[in-house]
Amino acid sequence: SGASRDDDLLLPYPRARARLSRDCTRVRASRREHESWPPPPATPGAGGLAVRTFVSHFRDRAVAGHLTRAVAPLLTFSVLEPGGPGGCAARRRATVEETARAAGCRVAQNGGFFRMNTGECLGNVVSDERRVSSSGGLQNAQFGIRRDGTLVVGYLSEEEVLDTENPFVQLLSGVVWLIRNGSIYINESQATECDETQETGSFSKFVNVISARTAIGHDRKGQLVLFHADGQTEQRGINLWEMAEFLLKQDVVNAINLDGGGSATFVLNGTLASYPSDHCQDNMWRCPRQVSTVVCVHEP
Ligand code: NDG
Repeated sequence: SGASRDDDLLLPYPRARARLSRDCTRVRASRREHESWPPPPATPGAGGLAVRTFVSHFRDRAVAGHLTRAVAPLLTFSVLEPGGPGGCAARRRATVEETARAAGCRVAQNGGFFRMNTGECLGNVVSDERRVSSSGGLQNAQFGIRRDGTLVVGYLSEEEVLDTENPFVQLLSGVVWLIRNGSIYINESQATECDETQETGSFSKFVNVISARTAIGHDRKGQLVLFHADGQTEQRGINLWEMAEFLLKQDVVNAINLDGGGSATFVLNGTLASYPSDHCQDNMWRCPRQVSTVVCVHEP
């Protein structure tokens, strides 16, 4: 087995860890830190899906976005490959609208990170029980749902991702575990996650720059929470601290940061409902980016 970050603890200098490179080593076995939230008892007839629109002030900036809550995520939430099944293997990229329309999503957002030059899906992706992308054990924040409806947020080894007793039916990876068990977990994430998964710049720029952002998590009732804020890197939008604080006020207990910037897209019933930051070929207009995975809320 390869070097794990636990080796760091053997160094004689107590502060040495801070100077080491990020954890982009591969962890196949062993237990990683994560939180598990058991499914709430079924409540028949409970309202299924709620989408809220906001224009909120973050310091002096007005930022628009959406907060979506869904009950029974096991039945209503899916991670979709770009352009449908096989999209990750084919290194396909597609707009969220294309992917969401084909799957009949009521609400859809862009999902995980990808390599901008190759289209490669990054991180672990399980889509309707199919493992379609592997992080190879790299450590980044994950969000998943197991077969029994348990929500899992945090870090997972390859072994844990492949668990067969209560396997993942949906799983995707972000960069930065925003909220862990009701507290902001950004500093801890910055100290331990692989930052090569994002291409915005240094890890601290990625965390602190204002930009369009998206996130996924769950609240105290075990409802799925999707967040989206419009923006443009360095000009409009919010940083990861502001997103985490917003989510905390919404009773979110665990959440991870998903792909943002030009990738941030919100689609309602198959129609674009956000203001993307990428320019179209004609510079006058803004166009949604072709992205990799999509998070989708659909009918049960
Ligand atoms: C977005 C991301 C960038 C990432 C790229 C492809 C932000 C602010 O999409 O980090 O590498 O996934 O999340 N930007 O541009």
